[in-house]
Amino acid sequence: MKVGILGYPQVGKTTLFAMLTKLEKNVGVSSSAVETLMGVAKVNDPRLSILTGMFNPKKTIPATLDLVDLGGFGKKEALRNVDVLIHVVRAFLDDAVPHANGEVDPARDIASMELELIISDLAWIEDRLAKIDRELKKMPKAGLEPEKKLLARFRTQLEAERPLRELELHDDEVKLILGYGFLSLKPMLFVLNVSEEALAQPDDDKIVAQLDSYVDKPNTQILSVCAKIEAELAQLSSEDASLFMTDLGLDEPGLDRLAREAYRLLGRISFFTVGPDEVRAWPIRQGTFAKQAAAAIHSDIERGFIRAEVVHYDDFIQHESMAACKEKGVFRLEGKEYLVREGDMINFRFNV
Ligand SMILES: Nc1nc2c(ncn2[C@@H]2O[C@H](COP(=O)(O)OP(=O)(O)OP(=O)(O)O)[C@@H](O)[C@H]2O)c(=O)[nH]1
Ligand SMILES: [Mg+2]
Repeated sequence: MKVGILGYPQVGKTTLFAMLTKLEKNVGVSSSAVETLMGVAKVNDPRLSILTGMFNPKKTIPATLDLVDLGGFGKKEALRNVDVLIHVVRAFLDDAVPHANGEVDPARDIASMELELIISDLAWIEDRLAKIDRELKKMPKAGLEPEKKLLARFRTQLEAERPLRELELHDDEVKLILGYGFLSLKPMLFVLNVSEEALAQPDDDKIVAQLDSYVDKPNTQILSVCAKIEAELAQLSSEDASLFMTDLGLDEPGLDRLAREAYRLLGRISFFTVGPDEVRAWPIRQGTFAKQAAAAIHSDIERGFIRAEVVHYDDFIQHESMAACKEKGVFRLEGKEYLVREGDMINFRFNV
């Protein structure tokens, strides 16, 4: 799962990137307007910590996100192959940090970045449609008609200055444009980098009110974080960090929320595997059957799938042991067409 971070210069992209990737090795995290940075962020899941406490495994492996930090003047082409975009928007006031667009104005920055994405997609579509027309002139090709129709619909949307992510698409339409990498089609997480004072009441924040037209749009989410506070939190012990968060009225680090929202926008869920060696979260697409879910672990397990032993995390926590879960009938044997649920704990039986 690849996440692309974009935004205007000096808005806090690299500050966020560096904190999201803190526990993994990443290439130099100096603030850089030209360089593209790559790194890995862990998706914190409190359930994983609880399972770790219960199973005491040799290692615990969370789900991860691959991050790409495109500098402030980076070429957007680098974002064509990411799955979701994070647009970091400057909302903090600090005279020491100049803003490329003048006054701090999140609504303006979002609108103009949206327009950049829309124009880039529109230019691409004009080219592609012209090419399709040339080919159709040479020789009628029935196969090109559905794509032409879809791209014309995209063009109408873009000309109305609306991003493609707001359109409802059928699976067969998605297939037509797979690999084209339209920027405004990607799920979007707007991350407002706010001042410390604004953080404790993100909901009645004046800034968020200005962004009304982006709320409740398909494939779109808005989140406030304060990169400065996150940076301080990241340096504290976990006890000090939780005291500090209580003071600020936060119930979890903003970075955890951010990673989780990205995960959710991508339609990903987690199932868990547990044991004395390893407790691990596995990301899969929502709507995955047990047999395909097994492939997340190893293709052999998918190939030799016999059945899945499944207990949901909530049931396991309630009954506290596998034996008790069996007794209560919440530990189940499922076949290959079982739809895996978010939070299932699964042990695959397989034979190769
Ligand atoms: N006051 C304040 N300063 C911040 C905050 N977040 C980032 N900064 C400062 O803003 C400056 C730019 O931060 P970066 O993370 O380098 O921004 P960037 O978007 O990566 O910048 P470019 O890569 O040059 O486009 C740095 O001096 C940061 O310390 C914040 O929440 N509050
Ligand atoms: Mg940077």
